[in-house]
Amino acid sequence: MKRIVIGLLCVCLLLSFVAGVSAKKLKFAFMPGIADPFYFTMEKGAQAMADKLGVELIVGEFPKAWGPEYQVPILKALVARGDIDLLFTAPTSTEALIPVLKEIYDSGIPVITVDTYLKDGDYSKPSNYSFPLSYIGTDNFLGGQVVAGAMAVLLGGKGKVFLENTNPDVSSVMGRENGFRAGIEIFPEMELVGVEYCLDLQETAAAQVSAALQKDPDIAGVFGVNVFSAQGAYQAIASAGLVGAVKIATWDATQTLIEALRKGEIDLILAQMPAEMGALCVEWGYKHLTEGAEVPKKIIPGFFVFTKDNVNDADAQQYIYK
Ligand code: T6T
Repeated sequence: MKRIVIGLLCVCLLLSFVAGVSAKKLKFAFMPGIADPFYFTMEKGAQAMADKLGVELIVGEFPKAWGPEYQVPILKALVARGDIDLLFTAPTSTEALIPVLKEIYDSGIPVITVDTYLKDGDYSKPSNYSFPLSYIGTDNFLGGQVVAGAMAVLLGGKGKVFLENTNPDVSSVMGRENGFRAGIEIFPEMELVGVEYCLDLQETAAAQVSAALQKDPDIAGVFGVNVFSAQGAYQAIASAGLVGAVKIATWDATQTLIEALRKGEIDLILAQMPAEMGALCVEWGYKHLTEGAEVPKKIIPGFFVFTKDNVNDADAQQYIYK
């Protein structure tokens, strides 16, 4: 009898806790990596889902530049409010963000990493970095392989290519580089002749691509792995008068790159699904907090490849960043 009473009491306590959680308006914090169209679009998707579910979305200031030195102070200020129920963020380094995010998690705030992950992103194994509920983001390695294959087609299976990257300690862009390397290796007559890191500065990317083209005039194709490296690569190739002669494959469907593709000045754009990523963070965070749902450790939205043949299709317009 005593056991039954204790059991009933526990059930009542649990029910009142769940009722309490669902009664109050949940507050989710979003901390992006940098001010760019990719994260602006992610915010829009997250906001739409938050509106649908009645969650309050609190967005951290968009950092003006990429890196833990910019992101960490904003992140700390965001959670210092003391009323955040869940945080989703794109760590700007696989290593440097571990301590601060662990501290936030230890203070009782569940964390999802979106777009980028900590270490190798395998949160299913016990480790000092497997505390996030999930990684929600693109399969960047696969995307890099797809771009390599497309570049090979553009170049008829042979030629020298160059890759413009951003930061070597960021999971997303390194996934793209590694996938591209693996994809290029399949073609014996193609060679990756150089890789540079612009630290997410478009002007630096443009200068690095210009220097590479001057050093090796045989470069026939360039892959820019994100907004800033892609737009910098396009800028360099256009100002060298090499549009058309050097094939350009890019990542991230900004208006600038889409316009360039429409004009036939670049050849390919891989668009991620940032709005879907933001929406998924809010949706899974909500299910986790209100229903105790177990969040899959990895959630991988797809991507869309724009070419000159589909860039004006009605169905494709939804993939352009907002
Ligand atoms: O490509 C995106 C994002 O996926 C990456 O992690 C960092 O760069 C972007 O924000 C584009 O600038």
